[in-house]
Amino acid sequence: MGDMSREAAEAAIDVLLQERREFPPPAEFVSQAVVSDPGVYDQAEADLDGFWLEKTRSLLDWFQEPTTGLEWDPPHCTWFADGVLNVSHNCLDRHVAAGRGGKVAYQFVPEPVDEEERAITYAELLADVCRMANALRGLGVGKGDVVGIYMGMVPELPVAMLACARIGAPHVVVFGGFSAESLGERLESTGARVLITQDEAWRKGAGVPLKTTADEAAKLAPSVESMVVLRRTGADVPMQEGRDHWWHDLVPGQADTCEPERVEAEHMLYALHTSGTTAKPKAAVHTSGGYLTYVALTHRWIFDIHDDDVWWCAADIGWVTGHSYIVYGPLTNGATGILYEGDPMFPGPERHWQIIEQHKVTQYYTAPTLIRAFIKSGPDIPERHDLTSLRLLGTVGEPINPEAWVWYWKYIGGERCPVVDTWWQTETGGILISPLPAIVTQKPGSATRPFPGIAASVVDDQGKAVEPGKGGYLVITRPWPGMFRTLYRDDERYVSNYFARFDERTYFPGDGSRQDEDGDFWLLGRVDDVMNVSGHRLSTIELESTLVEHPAVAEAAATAAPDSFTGQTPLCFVLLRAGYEPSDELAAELREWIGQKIGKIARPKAVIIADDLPKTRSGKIMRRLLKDIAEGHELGDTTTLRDPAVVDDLKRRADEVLAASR
Ligand code: 6R9
Repeated sequence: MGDMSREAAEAAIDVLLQERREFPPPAEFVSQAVVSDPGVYDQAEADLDGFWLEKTRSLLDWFQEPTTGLEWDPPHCTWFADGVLNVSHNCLDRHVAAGRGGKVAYQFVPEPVDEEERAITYAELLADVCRMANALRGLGVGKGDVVGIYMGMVPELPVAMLACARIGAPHVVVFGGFSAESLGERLESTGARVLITQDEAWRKGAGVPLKTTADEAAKLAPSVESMVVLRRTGADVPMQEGRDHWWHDLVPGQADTCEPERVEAEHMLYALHTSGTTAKPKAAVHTSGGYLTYVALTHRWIFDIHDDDVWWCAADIGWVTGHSYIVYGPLTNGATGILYEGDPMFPGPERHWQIIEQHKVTQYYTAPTLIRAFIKSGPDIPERHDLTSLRLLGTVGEPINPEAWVWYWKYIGGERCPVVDTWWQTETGGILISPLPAIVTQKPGSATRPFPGIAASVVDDQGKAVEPGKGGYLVITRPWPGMFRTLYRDDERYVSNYFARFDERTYFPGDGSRQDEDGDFWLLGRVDDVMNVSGHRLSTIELESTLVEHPAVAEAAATAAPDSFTGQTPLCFVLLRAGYEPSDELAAELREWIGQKIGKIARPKAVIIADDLPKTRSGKIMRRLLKDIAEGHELGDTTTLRDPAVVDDLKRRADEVLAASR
């Protein structure tokens, strides 16, 4: 067991995540906040149905108001089941009817720097949505018919989604970076009848060929009868007579009013596939009434949305973050949002700061992967811009390393803005664990508390709550309005994947977590990312956060390699910050750094200084591929990777170091 006792090693590991830095809500922020009464937690707890019924009535405009809240037949549930509404009416018509039609819904920032921006008001968006809804009806799409959408970040993407919502046709948006095979599989398995796409999307100054990919995909999905094609870059693309229609031929001549379909609260608004860290895609089904209520309230409360704010969620609409916090939450709240088309690093790493400065963005929400990329290019880039309009920052997508959190708070937030670390999933529809920024003290690396009405805990293998400080499985023990209701056409898998690990009342998200003495949650990543070194459970995020604390390291990924002596041993990959050169000495130093900071037990077999890490297209590290690399297996499916070439290089380098020590 080496020269460190088991207790000492465990204590060292436990200490790691007990980050002591704390950031209470700034007084000035609290005095202006949308919600600053800590009583909201008790209110929701005391009367869950009453809380949500009151919220849905005040946030939404129902054609028929619901009288029931939760109806629970575990594991299935409904919310507001007797209510009738239309989602696009809630996102658009009622704001226009209230005299707010002139307010900007989206400020569209195209990727090409020489192209003019477009400000799209609520009234304009409503007219565009009505025209598209009429066009879809003209193609024979009715209530319940699935429409596929495969587009870039252009205003016509939310127009297409809202047009579907207007006529009660569930949409299935597939991220524009996916391959023909991935798209085809998603269209085929959902039976999409129409596919809305564009000639090409802009990405890093080049055209991404969406239409030709869509043509390939359609061969795998015989259900697709028609395509609507937006002209964006002007590239010459093949159009199939009878099947394909140009947006500019089909849509502009339509009437600019369209009676919204009145749907029941539980009507399916959309299905969305989970982001692809697991092999077989699963399509989470979201509803109209419960989902919309949940995203509207979480958006307003967690991001502190005021009427004159300029909100920017920098995710892609192809992911759930974009569905909930670029489209449905912000529009329900009548907010103004930035819609940026392109790559965050195009034409250079200052693009986001320019946009924030120019449009006086007040809240900015992005992912740790991008924050780490900003760290890599250095603080002098944001420092050249006036970011003082910002009032609040948010992160989502992965555990954020405390070092990255503090960098974000300091260099982007000017040591002035609360930072909300928001934990949630495609399946959860909206944020479940996050500080309310005027109420909860923020701790770098912790998502802190469950949102009002959310019941979360950390349990062991048997489902028993673990003590504070101990790692375990995160579980959610009762439904919330925004949760997915099933997996599309696969309810059996819904039950077996999420409600069989413990019991049918307990939702198992698949993440590890621990709670500290204050009850705050520290997310540890997917449970299959935990390794076992000589009987010690080490989570990859602990190793990664320790590496990122080293001044040379911008980003780190840890995995476990089999070891005949200790069972498993960590293997780490790092990207360096600007100004550092790779060397064997530095790699050795990083290995020792972990040994010192966590304990010798955690010292990795090797630290490999890499040029890039294997990531999904939403920026999450693809851990099953790292595992394949460390275990010397053939690489599994790499089609959902952003850059498949990255893993081959890492595999070659890992094989070298592992062979040397085998
Ligand atoms: C919204 C989104 C879900 C998985 C989730 C977890 C990880 C997301 C996180 C986080 C730690 C956070 N995750 N937010 N881990 N802290 N704040 O990302 O949805 O693409 O479905 O991914 O992402 O592992 O289970 P999705």
